[in-house]
Amino acid sequence: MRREILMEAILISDLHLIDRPIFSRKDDTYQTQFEKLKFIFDYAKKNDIEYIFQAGDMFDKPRSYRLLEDFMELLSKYSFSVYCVSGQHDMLFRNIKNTNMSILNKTGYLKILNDQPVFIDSVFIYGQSWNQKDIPKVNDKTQKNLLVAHSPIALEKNYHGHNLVDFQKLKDFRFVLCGDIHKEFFKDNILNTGPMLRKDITLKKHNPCFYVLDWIEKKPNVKRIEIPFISDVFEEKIELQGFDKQGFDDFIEEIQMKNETSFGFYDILKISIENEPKEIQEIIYELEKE
Ligand SMILES: [Mn+2]
Repeated sequence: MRREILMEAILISDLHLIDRPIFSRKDDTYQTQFEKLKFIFDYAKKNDIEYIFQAGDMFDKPRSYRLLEDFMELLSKYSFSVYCVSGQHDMLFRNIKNTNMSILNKTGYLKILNDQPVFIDSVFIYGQSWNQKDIPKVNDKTQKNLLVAHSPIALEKNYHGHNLVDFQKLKDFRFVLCGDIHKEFFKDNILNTGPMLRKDITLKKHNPCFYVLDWIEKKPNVKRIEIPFISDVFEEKIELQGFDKQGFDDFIEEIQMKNETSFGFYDILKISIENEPKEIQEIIYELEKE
């Protein structure tokens, strides 16, 4: 008997498409990321997969003309639909207005999911972008509900002050694709593929991948597909210096998450580092601007 697939989609978490060289990597990273995208998109084409769901931080920085144009050109060669949410890296001041992602949305290259579900092939698909505080409320728990979220969903705390999302709160969803925490995991139908691009040495052991979701009758099934990658892409010298870039990024994200008040991001950053020596403060400001 032919099994009936209700919905088939490619699932991927943070892409972090980047428009600047990464000095700790030996490759032409700009080129490499497009090779990875082509691998994913060709897989979709070859297997007649109509949907790609992406869990935010599609871009490493909210604006970049070169990258935006090249990405649009690549997308225009394929016929699948891209559904996504926005991560903090896609936004300017907690908003997607005037960003790459907003332009892609307005030109129809992708659709941004929100708390009002999109109905595709008998599945209700909800989205939670990073600036959306609450987990979307499910209309009908008996339906096949899928959530795409850019939110700190993880098995364990990744840094001090990590505001872990309780898995119980996600129980109305039959499947959750999440991004934000740069770590692959798959537990209780909650999936994070980890980032497509390894931006720094802390991700040395991460093997970039995506998952394919087959929603057959009642059960969502997934299979993991590894994206070809260069195993020794990082410069050894930089590895020895041991700058904790992930720690720094987590620190910045932690401050951004606290930014729920009328204070601006820079006010909170200023208060947070005011006891550090002047030189350190300057380095932090420079790194954040980057
Ligand atoms: Mn990210």
